[in-house]
Amino acid sequence: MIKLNLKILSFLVLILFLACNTENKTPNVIIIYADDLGFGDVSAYNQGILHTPNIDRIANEGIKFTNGHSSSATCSPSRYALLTGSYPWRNSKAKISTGASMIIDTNQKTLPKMFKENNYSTAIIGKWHLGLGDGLINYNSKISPGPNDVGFDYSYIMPDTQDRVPTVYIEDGYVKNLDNSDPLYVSFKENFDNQPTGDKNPEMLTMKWHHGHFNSIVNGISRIGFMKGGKKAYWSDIDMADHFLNKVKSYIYKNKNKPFFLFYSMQQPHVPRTPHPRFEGKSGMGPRGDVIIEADWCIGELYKTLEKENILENTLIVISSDNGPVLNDGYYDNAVEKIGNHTPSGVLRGGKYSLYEAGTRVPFISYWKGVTPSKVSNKLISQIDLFNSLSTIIGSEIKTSDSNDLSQLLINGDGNEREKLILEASGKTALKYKNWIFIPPYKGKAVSKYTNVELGRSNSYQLYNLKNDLSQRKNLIDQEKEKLIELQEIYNKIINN
Ligand code: NG6
Ligand code: CA
Repeated sequence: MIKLNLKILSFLVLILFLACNTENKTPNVIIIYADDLGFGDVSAYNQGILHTPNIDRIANEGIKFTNGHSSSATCSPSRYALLTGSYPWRNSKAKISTGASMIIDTNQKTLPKMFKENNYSTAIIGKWHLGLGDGLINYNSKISPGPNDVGFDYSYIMPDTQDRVPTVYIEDGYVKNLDNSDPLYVSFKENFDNQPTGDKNPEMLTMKWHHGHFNSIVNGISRIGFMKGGKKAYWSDIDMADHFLNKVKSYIYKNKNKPFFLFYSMQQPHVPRTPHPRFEGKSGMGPRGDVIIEADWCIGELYKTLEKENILENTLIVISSDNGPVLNDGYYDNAVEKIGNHTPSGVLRGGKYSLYEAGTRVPFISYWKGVTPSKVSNKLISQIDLFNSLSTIIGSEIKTSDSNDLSQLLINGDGNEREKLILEASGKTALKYKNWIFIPPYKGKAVSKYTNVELGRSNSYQLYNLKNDLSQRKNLIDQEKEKLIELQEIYNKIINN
């Protein structure tokens, strides 16, 4: 009874708070989104041995979710889910994008549109990876549709990933620093007049490719896809973190007097891992550890900027990652050799590309100075839920049907949690229901021969009880026949809906 009353009381406090809040001040919202950062890579989670003091401070002062999920075990689908509040497996285009046309339809509801309709300025700075244009792209004129057509007032992006061409930044639809006398051409099918490539010109490489990534060479690194021209526009890999951070700082500076939504979409620790020289060797784990330390530093700088501009108390910060960790993702960069005792997935099974927990259970932190309590929450929350939760927090009515309103959880660290969640990895899906995981049978290799990640596929059904088997070692299909049927029914109902 007392427990129930406390719950009602905390709910009323939130409602009261939100009511006052929407009248007086609506918080800025910054989503800091890392690329391939594992559950065990953030030291606040006490799972690995890397040291991330700046993320830790935010995690420890705010709410640290230990059961927070991205929608998918790869990038584009997770980003799609985050920005649209809908499951990516409902959209056949929401797959890893390589020079593809835009995945989000310009008519769709999106998170930035929701903010915009509530008088926010909106921006994305960093990795996009949701496709651009609607067919063959001409990089020498305005590229559209793009982020600015789905709700972002300002966009400064890397189009796909750091390992894909074109290796240029795009600002509000235009390739930055493009020289008209040296047009940029891109193809994912064939090379342009014998331009050097990773497979034909290994002598030009400073980082060797392991699998994939053997096409055009830029800055001594061969990438996925072919490119010709546009040389003045090429990014410097080692300066990318500073470059995005500077854009973030000036965006904050320019917009500090009005509410803004900023999606700071970091490139680390995705391959190719290219720390600025001042971070080289800092982790003792090679470039993968070093770029995580670099990303942590950037987050510290962002925090300082908000403090300096006097808006930390008026800014809700969410930190998470698009999918779980991977060591060898296509380049020889010592990630495997130098990992030592560090455990990027923590005690969780799998990693990037996996249907097991480490594929999608990622660092997930919310912090609003003076508002969020210092708390650890083991309640289930998905990045898909940010849509409806943030919508409630800023007093908007705009919601989506796949997203759950977990605004209380995001702000108080308590309140309703998500009950059912479909997890996705490379087009395969599984169900998380309370403490249970149900994975239907899938054909294919159990372990990726390239990345060495356990993908979660098996010829038989899989059923795990995370309550006493967080590492998913005991398949309970023989012991828990009724549970298996119950979960299969729930799974089918959601998937076929
Ligand atoms: C894969 C790439 C991998 C990575 C991934 C996307 C190969 C063999 N592998 O196709 O290196 O780029 O795509 O990663 O090319 S993600 O985090 O953006 O989803
Ligand atoms: Ca990723």
